[in-house]
Amino acid sequence: MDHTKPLTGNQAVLNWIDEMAKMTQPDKIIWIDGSNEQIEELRAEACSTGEIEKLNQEKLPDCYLHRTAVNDVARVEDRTFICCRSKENAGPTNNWMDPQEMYQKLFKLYTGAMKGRTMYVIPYSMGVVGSPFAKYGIELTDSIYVVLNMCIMTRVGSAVAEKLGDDFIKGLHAKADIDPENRYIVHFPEDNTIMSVNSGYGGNVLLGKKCFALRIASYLGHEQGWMAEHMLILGLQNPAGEIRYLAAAFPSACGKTNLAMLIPPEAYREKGWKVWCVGDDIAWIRQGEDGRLWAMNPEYGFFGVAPGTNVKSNPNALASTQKGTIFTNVVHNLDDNTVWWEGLDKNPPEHAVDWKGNPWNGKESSEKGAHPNSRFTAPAINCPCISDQFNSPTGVPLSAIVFGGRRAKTAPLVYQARSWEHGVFVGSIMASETTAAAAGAVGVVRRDPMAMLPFCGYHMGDYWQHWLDMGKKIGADKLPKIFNVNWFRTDDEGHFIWPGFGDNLRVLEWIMKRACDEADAVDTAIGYQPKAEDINLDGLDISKETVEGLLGVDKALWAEEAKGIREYYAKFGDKVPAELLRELDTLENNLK
Ligand code: GTP
Ligand code: SPV
Ligand code: MN
Repeated sequence: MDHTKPLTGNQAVLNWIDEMAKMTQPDKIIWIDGSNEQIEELRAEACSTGEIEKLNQEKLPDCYLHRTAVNDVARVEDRTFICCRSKENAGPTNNWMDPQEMYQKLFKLYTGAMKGRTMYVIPYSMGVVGSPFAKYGIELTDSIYVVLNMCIMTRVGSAVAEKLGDDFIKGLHAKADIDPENRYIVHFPEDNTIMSVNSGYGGNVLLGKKCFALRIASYLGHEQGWMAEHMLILGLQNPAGEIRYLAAAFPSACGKTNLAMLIPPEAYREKGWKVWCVGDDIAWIRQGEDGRLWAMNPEYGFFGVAPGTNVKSNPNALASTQKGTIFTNVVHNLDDNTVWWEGLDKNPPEHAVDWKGNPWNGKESSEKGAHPNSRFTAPAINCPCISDQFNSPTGVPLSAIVFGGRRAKTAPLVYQARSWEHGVFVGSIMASETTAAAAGAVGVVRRDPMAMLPFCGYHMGDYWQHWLDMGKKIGADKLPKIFNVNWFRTDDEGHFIWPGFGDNLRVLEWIMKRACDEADAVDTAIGYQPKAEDINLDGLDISKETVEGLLGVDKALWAEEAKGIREYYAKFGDKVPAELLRELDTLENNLK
C-alpha cells in the first residue's frame, strides 16, 4: 500500500495539510487508513525506536506500553486556551489570547518542528461514520503513539476521509521538544481549529477527545442547539428487563469509568439487575424525534485511569484492557513482561520498571510505581458490558442526568433537583477536590460546573443559559430528572464512608425509580432525598444510621456553601442567568 497518497480529493483538506506541512516541514507525509496492516507496521516502527514496548502477547495480545516524559503526565489547564475573537466570549474560566497573536506565537513554535520526522494524517470521526450526528476531523501529528491511540479512541480511516466536508475540524499536533515552557493546547472555535504543541500526553494530544468532542463541540452545540458534555452514559436494566438510560457528569478521575461499567452487588445480580455501558467520558446530547433528550457517545474507546482498577473495583474495565490496549505510565513487570499499577493487586512486582523508566522493586520501594494519572487506552468493544446501543447513530433516550463530585463533607450521598432549572443550578454549583488528571495541586476543592470547567469552549454563563434554553425547548414533561451524588464523604479519620463502586447501584436504583415516578422522597432544604430505608442495603455491612449520616444536610456547612456560590457567581457578572440567582435565593431561604 502506498500510504503517501491522499485518501481524499477534498481541496480544502489538501490545501490545509499543505499549509501545515510547509510550516512544520516533515520529511514525509503518511495517510492513516485505519487498516490492521498499517497499524501493525506502525507498532513495529514505534517498537524499533523504543517509543512503545510490546508486552507479553500470550497474556496481553496486541498490548503495548508507553512512557511519557516525566514533565508531561496530565492535562495542562493553565496552558489551555480558547482563542475566539472577543475575550468576553471565552469568559472568566478560560485562558484567552487574541487569535492572530496566538497564531503568530504558535507559528514560531511549529516552524520546522517536524524536520526529520513523519507527519501522519489521521481522518477520524466522532460518532458513527455516516450518521447524521457524526462530526469529522483530521489530526496531523508527528507521534506514532498518538496515531495508535486515535485508532482506538475514534473511528479512523478511509471511510471517514470519504465523508470529509469543508467543515471538518482541523487539528495539528507536534511533539516539538516536549518543552513545558512552550506547551500550548489551543482552540480557535471560530476557525474549527485545534493546535497542540510540546506535549505527548492524553488529553493534550488526542485531539478528538477533550479538544474536539468537548471544547469545540460545546461551542458548536451552543450555536446549533445541542450539548456536548463530560458525561458517562449507561443503561440500567431492572428485573423486569426494562433498560433505562442515564448520563452522569463527574470531574476528571471522579468515577465515570467506574460507574459506567458497574457490576451490581450479588443480591441485585440474582434478581436480574444489569448495567450496560454506552460511554465513559463524553456525551453528545440532542433532542430526538420523540422530543426527548438523546445521548450518544462520540468515542470508540476508553482512556481510563489505571490506578485503583482491579477485579473487585472494576472487572469490566480490567477485562477491556486484556487485548489491543496501550498502557501509559504504568509499571512494567519484567518477570513476565506485563503491567502493574497501585491498586491492581497486593502483589507488586520486584523486577520492574517504574513510570519514569527507572528500575523499581515494588516490595521495597516507598515510591509509587505507576503515575497516579497513568492510563489505559482500550477498545470499547472489549468491554463485557458494552451496550448494544453503543453503535446506535442516535444514542439512547435519557431518563436521568446525574451530577457528582469528590466532597469529603457537605454534599450528601444523593439528592434530586426539584425542576430542570433547579437541576441546572445544582450542576452549576458543583465542587470537587482536584485530582491527578490535571497538572497542579491535588485534593483542593474547586468549583467545577457540570464537570466542564476545563472543557467548556465558551463563556460559562452562556453555557448555563444554554442548559436552561434546552430545558425550555424540550419541556418539563419530556425532560430527564436531575440528581446529584457524592460517593466520597469521609469520616473523621479520612476514610470513605460509602463503599462505592458496585454498591453505587443501590443509589442508582432510587434515582431511576424517582425518574420514572416509582419512589417517594422527602423535601429538604437542598432538594428531594430518599429516606435511609429507601436505599436498599441487602447484603451490605452498613447500618441505616450510617446511611442517615451520609444523606444528612448540615445547614451550617450549606450556609457557608451558599456564600461561596454567591462569590463564585459574582465572577460571571450579569452573565449569570436570573433563574440561577432565584434558585440561590431559594436555597438561602430554605437554610434559614
Ligand atoms: P476521567 O477519565 O479522568 O474523566 O475520570 P473518571 O471520572 O472516568 O474516573 P474513574 O472512574 O477512572 O475513577 C477515578 C478514581 O476514582 C479511581 O481511582 C477510582 O478507584 C476512584 N473511584 C471511582 N468510583 C469510586 C467510588 O464509588 N468510590 C470511591 N471511593 N472511589 C471511586
Ligand atoms: C480527563 O482528564 O477528564 C480525562 C483524561 O478523561 S484526558 O483525556 O487526559 O483529558
Ligand atoms: Mn474525562
